Amino acid sequence: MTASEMKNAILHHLVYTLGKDAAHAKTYDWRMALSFAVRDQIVDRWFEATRRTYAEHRKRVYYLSLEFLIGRLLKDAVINMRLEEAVQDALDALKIDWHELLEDEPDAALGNGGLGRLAACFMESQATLGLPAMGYGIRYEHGLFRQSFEDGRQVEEPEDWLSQTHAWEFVRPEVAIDIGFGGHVQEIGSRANWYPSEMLIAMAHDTPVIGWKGRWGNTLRLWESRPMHGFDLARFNRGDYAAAAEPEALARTLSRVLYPDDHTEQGKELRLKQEFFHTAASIRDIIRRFESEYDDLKLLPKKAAIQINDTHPAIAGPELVRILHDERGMDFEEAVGIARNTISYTNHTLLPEALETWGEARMGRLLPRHMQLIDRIDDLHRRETGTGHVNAHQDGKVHMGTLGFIMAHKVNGVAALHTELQKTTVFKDLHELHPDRIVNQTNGVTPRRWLLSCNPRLASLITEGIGDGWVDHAEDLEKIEPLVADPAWLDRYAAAKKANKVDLSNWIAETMEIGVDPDAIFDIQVKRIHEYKRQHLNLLETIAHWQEIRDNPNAGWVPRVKIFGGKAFPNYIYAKDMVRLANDMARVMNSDPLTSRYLKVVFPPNYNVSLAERLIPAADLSEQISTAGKEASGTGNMKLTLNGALTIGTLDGANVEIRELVGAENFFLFGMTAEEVMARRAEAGHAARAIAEDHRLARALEAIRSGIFSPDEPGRYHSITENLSHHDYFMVCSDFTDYWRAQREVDTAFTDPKDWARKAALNTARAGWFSSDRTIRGYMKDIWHTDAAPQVADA
Ligand code: 26R
Repeated sequence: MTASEMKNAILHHLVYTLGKDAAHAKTYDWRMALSFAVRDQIVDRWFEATRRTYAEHRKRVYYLSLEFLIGRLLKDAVINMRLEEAVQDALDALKIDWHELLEDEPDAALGNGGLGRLAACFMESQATLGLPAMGYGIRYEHGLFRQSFEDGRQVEEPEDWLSQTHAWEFVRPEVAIDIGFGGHVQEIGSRANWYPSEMLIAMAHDTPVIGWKGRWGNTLRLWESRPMHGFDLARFNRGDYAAAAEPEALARTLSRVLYPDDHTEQGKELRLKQEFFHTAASIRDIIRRFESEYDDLKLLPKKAAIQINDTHPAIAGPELVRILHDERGMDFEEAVGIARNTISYTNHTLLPEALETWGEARMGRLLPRHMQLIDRIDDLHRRETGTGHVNAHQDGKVHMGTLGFIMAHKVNGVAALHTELQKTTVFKDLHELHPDRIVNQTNGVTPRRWLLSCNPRLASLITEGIGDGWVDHAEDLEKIEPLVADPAWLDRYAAAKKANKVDLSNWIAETMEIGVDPDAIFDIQVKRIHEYKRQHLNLLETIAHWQEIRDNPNAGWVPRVKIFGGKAFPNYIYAKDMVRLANDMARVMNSDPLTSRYLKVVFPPNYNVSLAERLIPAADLSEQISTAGKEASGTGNMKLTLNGALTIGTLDGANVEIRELVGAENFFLFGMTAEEVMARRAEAGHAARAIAEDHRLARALEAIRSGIFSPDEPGRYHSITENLSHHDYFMVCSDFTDYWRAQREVDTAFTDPKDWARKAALNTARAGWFSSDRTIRGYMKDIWHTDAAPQVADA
């Protein structure tokens, strides 16, 4: 497409889709007009991919996830469709600022963190690989809350992305699926009819997901809940206005808001309803599509692979059995076999507080037939394995992890260490019964968004050196290794990083009024705020470092900017205290005339995908400091490595694999191993001992206790200091000394800029394996047993 064709397309949509005259159009109007013009380019390719999938009777992959943390879509689409030049020139001709349009797009924040972002990367990789696949999610009216700070405290406001038209979706009013809850069951022999007492409708909204060079397009189908019977006119006519609107409001509640749960099971009824709503609509849609092509349900596992993203859609097993057995009349055991061979389950966490369970009473009331089927599935599983002690329904609760495991042919972990720990902890008993079921698929991230799009300077430098093959064959990044030996090339690598840091410094100055030195170490910890991720370990080290600088302000310190980003779950008081402590520290330290040249703390609010895209390219140091054994994988760690940040990290999650690939000499390792953590935890008084043995740690804790950071309320962080001194389940104190040591190694390494640049470039060169293309290929081979389709010609 030429620039002038693009310009005409934009103007056409401005006038005929948005009803705006160019003279009065605002940023929003231009952004929408451009989005529609770009979307038009996608549609034919998307149709073609769908047509081929049907024509060739291909197996489809269905990715069921309560979360898709997509972020913005415009730039992604423009890049994958190779339209940058046409768009840039068209907008120049129209005197419109491209960056202003990009910034105007709200993030689609339909997820909490790692699990949701992984689903989004997977959708993009599936499209890039030409794998016929479909994502199923919920079209939340309000995504993850917006975070702001008031006096350093986190304040949550509702997120409102749908207050504007969402340019990328197509509404499908004809795809409307009835979903029921409650009611009663009438058993007829082994089968049953379920008569729900409450009904609503799931309506589909489709967003095309276009792969690299437009070679393939898949669909992300998001369900919106709608009332079965709309507005009650009789009540309205009686003057009962609120009551007239009530059924509608209630039904819409199901897709109203994303639960901000992140590793804390809340056990809320509405959440269970959301999970069933999402899963039932998706499963029925899958069966409907299957039956439009085939008439033998035994073929289901050959033609469909259903991946459930954590246990949130784990009711898929019983629902599929219910359809096959109750509705289609298949024998129960056969139905379970077919369902199992179709479904597979990804586990994303071992933290006990994050393993979903539902009370039998609640489950029995909302899903009476499913409750019966779960007991029969347990019963069959006991007979198959000859054991009685592993049941999904146990101790008055339904354990969704067990249900997911029993109803899947494969269960996967998301990093090598996490997969091994699964076998020895949460799924120990089940693994002994089914030794071939657990497999590993280490997570990945899409290099299109997380390098090509977010870091154009580095991407161009790489492409100039080795061509653009790396974009969809990320392992080719290793071809830059020879260039790393060339000092002139390395200077350019360093210059790209520096320019990104200057950009970020300017943004920090403009938005937060904090001046930072672009020659300082940009030390970044971005992720949800959680004790296991140990932002407080980072904060304690920051305090200790600050104190040493104050002791001796002229010792020639290596300047650092500590950058934090992340949200705390609204009821997680401890995490909110960590946020506030970071902000209190920033206030005190950034205005300290003795130290502020050397140390700054910056915590921009509302960390989301778009902020990640701004921060990650400017990072020198990636903080991956979770207590070993607790972070299933991490994916921010991969994005930072790819963008040439060196990691300071523990042997946890995918850090282990990152270190193996980039080389131990290009990674700052510290801390106990998962095994050592378990042993140390059993020692009484481990925290007190660690404090007694490290005067820096003792002094940093004392500083918090004394109220240096909260002079108006010295006891503000009592719960943090008390917990760390006496309990410290996450081993902050016991890992402090080694973390301190590793941080000083970072300082020393940074004073040799050439060698630092070399290490950084090697991180980029060796990070290709962390492409989600590699991950998806692994799922295709080991779990889905499916091939990619021959792709459409390049855009
Ligand atoms: C409903 C509730 C129980 C709940 C628990 C946990 C809701 C949401 C979560 C989020 C968890 C499962 C999550 O995001 N896990 C993260 O998944 C990433 C992708 O695999 C990993 O990289 C990351 O380590 C892990 O914490």
